[in-house]
Amino acid sequence: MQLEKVTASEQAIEMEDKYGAHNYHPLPVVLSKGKGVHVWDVEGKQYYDFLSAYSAVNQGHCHPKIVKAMHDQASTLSLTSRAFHNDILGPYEKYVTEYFNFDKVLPMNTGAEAVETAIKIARKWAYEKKGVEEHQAQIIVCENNFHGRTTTVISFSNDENARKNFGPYTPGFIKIPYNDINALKEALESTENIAGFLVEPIQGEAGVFTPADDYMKQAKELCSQHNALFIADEIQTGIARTGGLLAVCGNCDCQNHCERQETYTKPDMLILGKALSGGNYPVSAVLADNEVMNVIQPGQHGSTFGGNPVAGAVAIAALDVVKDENLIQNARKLGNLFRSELNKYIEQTDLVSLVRGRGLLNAIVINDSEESSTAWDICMALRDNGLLAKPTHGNIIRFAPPLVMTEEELLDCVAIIVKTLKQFEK
Ligand code: IF1
Repeated sequence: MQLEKVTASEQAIEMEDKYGAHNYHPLPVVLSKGKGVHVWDVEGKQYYDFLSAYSAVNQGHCHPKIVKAMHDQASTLSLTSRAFHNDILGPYEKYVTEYFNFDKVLPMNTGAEAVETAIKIARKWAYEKKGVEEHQAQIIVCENNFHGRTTTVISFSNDENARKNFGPYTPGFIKIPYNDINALKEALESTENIAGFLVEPIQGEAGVFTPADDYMKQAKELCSQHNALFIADEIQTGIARTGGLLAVCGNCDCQNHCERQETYTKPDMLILGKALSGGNYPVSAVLADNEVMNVIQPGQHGSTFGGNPVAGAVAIAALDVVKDENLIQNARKLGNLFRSELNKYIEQTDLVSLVRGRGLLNAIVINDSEESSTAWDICMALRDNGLLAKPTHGNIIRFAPPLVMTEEELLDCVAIIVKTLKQFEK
């Protein structure tokens, strides 16, 4: 069979529409190449990528060091399954646990799988270590969370579109308002059966909603007091995106040994995905110390692809790049610059009410209703002006460029964004 080659955007969009399930509503742009902070469409037009595949491409598109590691390993040994050992998994596990300061890692592939993994570990820990009665374990989650799309994970979503008609839902979750420490306290006090608290340090899908500075620290303390696991989903916020190695590092510059810093809140379980591979390969992980991770024994969890040699080699290279290229410091510096530059514009306009975020995970809120199409229309105009971003709600646009951006490029992008926003002033 001859493969039909895509030569025009229209053609690619029509093929997806006809042959693909309609589970997405993408911005109409068809990309065929990426390098660093740029992507190109099939017509050859160049764009700044201001989404970074939802923070997966923190290290920039097609980073040569990561691509080389992937290519070399793929042509040496790609998959053994976990029925046999391979010579990359051990070194990768040593590397990643030292990098993030945990005793052990459980490797998986996608973010949702890693969240499922953390839920299973938390429940097992609750029964075997905390003494919760069988089938009674509860996990506290937050309103407006996003943790993925599996049946269990959507069971505790409150996005109607994401969950309606996918029931029956998995029980065992208690939902509380985000950034409300008293609500957490009440939930922890309401029953002895709490296995843990699963939380995003910054809520991405909710519009880059950033909680109070001490929310994570207080949440962890409350969890410790009630013998419940503090579980951080850093799939989107982790790996330099928010100007720290992790968002739970708080206001801390170091790349490693975070436990030395007062601002660091160490999770009992840390969930990583996306940028763990620099967006080159599906690699996710759950990290924990022995007393938690050792509840998992042979036959109780796993995946054909989890911990495969390519994933290990890619993740090591991707994490090396974060250090070698000082992406934490760059994300922090450019994030501050981005918000201060946008604030200069916001001061003199009614169109945008605010910019918020940390590091290079930011969003602007447009002065319009959540149901409006303004954010979408602005993203279309940004596209035409050479910058790709995506609305999170009708009136919120997320801005998350690759962290390998230079200051000059960032200022160029701010100019594009401001110019575009001005087109929408009444
Ligand atoms: C889609 C949002 C981002 C995540 C957190 C787990 C996962 C994600 C904190 C699951 C995934 C993605 C998936 C993407 C849209 C996107 C997203 F807008 F929906 F919320 F990034 F902001 N935890 N987030 O952000 O990871 O299984 O996808 O690897 O298309 O659904 P995954």
